[in-house]
Amino acid sequence: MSIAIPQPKSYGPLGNVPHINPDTPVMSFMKLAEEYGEIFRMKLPFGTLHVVSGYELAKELSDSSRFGKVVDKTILDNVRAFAGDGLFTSETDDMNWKKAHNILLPSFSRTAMRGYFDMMLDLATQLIQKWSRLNPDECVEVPEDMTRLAMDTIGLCGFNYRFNSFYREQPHPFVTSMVRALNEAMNQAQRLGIQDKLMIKTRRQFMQDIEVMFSLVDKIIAERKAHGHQETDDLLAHMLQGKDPDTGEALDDANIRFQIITFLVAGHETTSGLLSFALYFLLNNRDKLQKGYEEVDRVLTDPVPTYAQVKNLKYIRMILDESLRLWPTAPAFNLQVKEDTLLAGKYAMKKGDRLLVLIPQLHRDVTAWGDDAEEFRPERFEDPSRIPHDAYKPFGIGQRACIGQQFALQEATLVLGLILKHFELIDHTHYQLKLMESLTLKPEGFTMQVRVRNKQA
Ligand code: MNH
Repeated sequence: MSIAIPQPKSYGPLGNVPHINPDTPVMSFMKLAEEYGEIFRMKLPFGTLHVVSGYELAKELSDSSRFGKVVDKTILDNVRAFAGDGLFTSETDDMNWKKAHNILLPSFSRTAMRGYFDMMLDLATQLIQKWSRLNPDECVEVPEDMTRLAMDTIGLCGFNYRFNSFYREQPHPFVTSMVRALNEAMNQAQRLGIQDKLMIKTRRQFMQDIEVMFSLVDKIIAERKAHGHQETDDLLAHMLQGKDPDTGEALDDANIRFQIITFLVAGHETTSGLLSFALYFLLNNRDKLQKGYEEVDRVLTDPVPTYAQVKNLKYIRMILDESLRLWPTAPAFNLQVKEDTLLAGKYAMKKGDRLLVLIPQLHRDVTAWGDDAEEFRPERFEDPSRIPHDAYKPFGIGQRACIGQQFALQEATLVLGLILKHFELIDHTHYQLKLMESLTLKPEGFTMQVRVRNKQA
């Protein structure tokens, strides 16, 4: 026996479009989920979407015989204009997905992270130095500086390229083009086909931005090929040298270009948003901030932190886990039903049906997290056996889960640890959270002040 999946009121040919605020779709979906529950249907221009946010349902979604990633036809399809068949925007049955996955997986293993540590530290140090030199009346633009940090980190670790964002008032031209192209990819999704064709200037700008990205990346690849790569051991080296163990094939240049852009896109906004939310939560939970200070003072005892010390920042790591629970910065992913099936034994789904997993709502399900689900409490992550793993999916699921998870968490732990080691944080505006939604989530307009801490050590 199956039960009907609820659907909000439909508005004729517009279907459920009027329920979605185009500036804050995630918030719109979360509000609807409050009202309609663990699963509901939305009739949208490209078809029907089932929005899932319940623990009981999420438990089944990792079953890859029944569900698999699909590149969504709204935004990601447009991102393909510059991310092509890179890992993030290729279908699982696309040959290049498996090939690149096989070649790149070792570069993202836990052991590979040790190799990126010194480069991550280089950029983290630039951030600490910048903040140390502020005058007392000046403030930090948190998401902006975190974006500088994350972008430069993936540039250096990935391709031995320095965007030098901390030395620029305006973003690097590549970053400007990337951000504008990402916005355009989102806006296109909200325009009708004919409207879209009429926007000639926007179209031209989009093509120009893609050219800017391609030309920098192509230059990096060409230079590396010309000068050899014996001494550099980064993602690019692995892409140029690696062979897929299944097929013996290497990645072609066009695909490497798309992978580089993919890593820059996928790797920077998400990580910078995570660090920004973590600082926001700490400002609003002084007792947790205090515990963070105690840990960094106990663990980071050398002038320069070591890899092993950062591994030992357990509470800092829990702060990040809990930040990703309440505001997972990549807030949704799309799945497709592979065969007719009954979800959780009660909802009939047909082959080809589309699901959107609404992560922030799943992460607030009280059946998994308890009645204090809305509270910021890193201690939830203390005992791994008590984490409801099926209700915690900030990095997606299955073989299409985030390949950069360890990378992001090592970087974020290092940076947050160093920030607490060096600074007292001051909420000079009594900042009220305002969510900024693009492909990812960020706290909009979040600034704070910092004071160098007086430490005994
Ligand atoms: Mn990441 C896929 C979240 C950091 C590179 N990432 C995903 C997915 C989520 C995600 C969710 C699955 C998307 C989907 O199913 O459509 N990623 C994050 C978060 C952070 C993050 C929350 C930081 C915090 N990601 C990073 C970093 C990199 C990276 C850093 C690169 C260095 N992510 C990827 C790539 C994919 C991905 C590449 C696509 C993997 C695949 O499908 O093979």
